[in-house]
Amino acid sequence: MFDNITARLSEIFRKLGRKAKLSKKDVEKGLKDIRLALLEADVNYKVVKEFIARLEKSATGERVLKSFTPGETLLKVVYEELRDFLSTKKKIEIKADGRPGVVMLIGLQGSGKTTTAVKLANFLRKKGKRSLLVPCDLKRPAAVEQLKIMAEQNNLSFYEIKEKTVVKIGKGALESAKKECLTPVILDTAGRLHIDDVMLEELVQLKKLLSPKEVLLVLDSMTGQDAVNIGLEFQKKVDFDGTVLTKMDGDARGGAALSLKYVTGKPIKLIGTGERPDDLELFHADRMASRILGMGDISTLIERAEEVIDKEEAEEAAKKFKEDRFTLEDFRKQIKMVKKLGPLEKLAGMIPGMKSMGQMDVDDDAIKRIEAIINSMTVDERGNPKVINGSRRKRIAIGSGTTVREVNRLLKDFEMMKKMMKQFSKGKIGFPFPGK
Ligand SMILES: Nc1nc2c(ncn2[C@@H]2O[C@H](COP(=O)(O)OP(=O)(O)O)[C@@H](O)[C@H]2O)c(=O)[nH]1
Ligand SMILES: [Mg+2]
Repeated sequence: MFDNITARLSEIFRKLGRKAKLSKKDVEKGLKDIRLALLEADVNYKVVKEFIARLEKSATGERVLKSFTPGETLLKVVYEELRDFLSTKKKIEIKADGRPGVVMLIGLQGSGKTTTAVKLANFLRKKGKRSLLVPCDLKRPAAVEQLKIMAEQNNLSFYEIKEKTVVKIGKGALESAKKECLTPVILDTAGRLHIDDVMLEELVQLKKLLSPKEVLLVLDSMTGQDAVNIGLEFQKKVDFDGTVLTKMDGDARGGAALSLKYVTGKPIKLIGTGERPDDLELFHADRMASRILGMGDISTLIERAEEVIDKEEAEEAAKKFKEDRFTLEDFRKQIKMVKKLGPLEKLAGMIPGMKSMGQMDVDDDAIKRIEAIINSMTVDERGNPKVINGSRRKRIAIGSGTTVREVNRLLKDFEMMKKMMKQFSKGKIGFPFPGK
């Protein structure tokens, strides 16, 4: 997410950060660089103009120029402007209550409506809501089947359609949801490759009849400025409450995310960050601004961790570190937990400073090899790695399809990590992230 623009901006701030004092000229040069970085990220030029104009006002004032740490202060100013630029100031929420509440997803074909419908139902389930997924795409029979299969895979309620028109399906689904006390009803509507009047008319009718609490326009972030134009086109005919930006995990340059709220005036409410049914996040302008600037997103990381990590086990592990009882078996358990968080590459952007450090040398493949090595050890060896001598190392390497060098490295790293964690748990070293 935002790889290029984040790298560019980090570089700009790194250069400015080296100076003890910033002149007005330095700041102006910095703003010029930021402007270029935004344009290259495919942000609409009008949006860039407006954003830079706002920055000029706040960045060339005394707060930055007279600061003792001007680079940091400037970064803070840019962060605040970016955050305000991305947000509508209202709290972002998905209205899912009612008898039943109705959430309607609209958008072009391939934008990610069906996937988002399932993700949203999953997302709401974590908040105690039981959704009903309703296929409203009669043009493509495969579309109904796709939603049905995904609903089944995720154990979600699905509305079996008997009706022949979309409007009747809507009515029927509402009745059914009422009976079964499900809310919200999530409507996965039909999309076309291009916006056309027939599609828009169908959406308008459906909206009129079901008065959804939430109409969300789903847009593919990979289409950059096009996503923004599509947003404007839809807005002319069907009023929506917010947007969902999908495929943010791809190599989108970020333009859509940065322009969308400004151009449509509607909040981005959700972002899709992968193909898995859990890859959906509520949009937080502050966190997004932080990610774009390479400052990381610790809040999201912690929330994710809390969802998948067993608190008791984590506490137990911390205790073991302290008492020097942490074994390779414990390590293996931890790896399993961390893997549930998602691909490491995705987590990297949430860790402050990680993006600007360039390539991380821990990737998912490396993790798999580490697991294989530990799996090839006996229980004794995991509990007490000191017994792993040369011949055992050879056996483990063969068993795990790795090399003795890799086994050596893992054992060495493990000892190092144990030492480091012991220091942390004794409070000798501060929080491992810069700026905290
Ligand atoms: N990587 C990634 N792929 C996504 C995301 N959302 C949707 N997709 C993919 O985009 C394609 C189209 O999605 P679909 O939900 O069928 O679009 P629809 O035609 O609007 O219903 C599918 O291959 C999805 O797996 C996302 O957030 N990240
Ligand atoms: Mg679909």
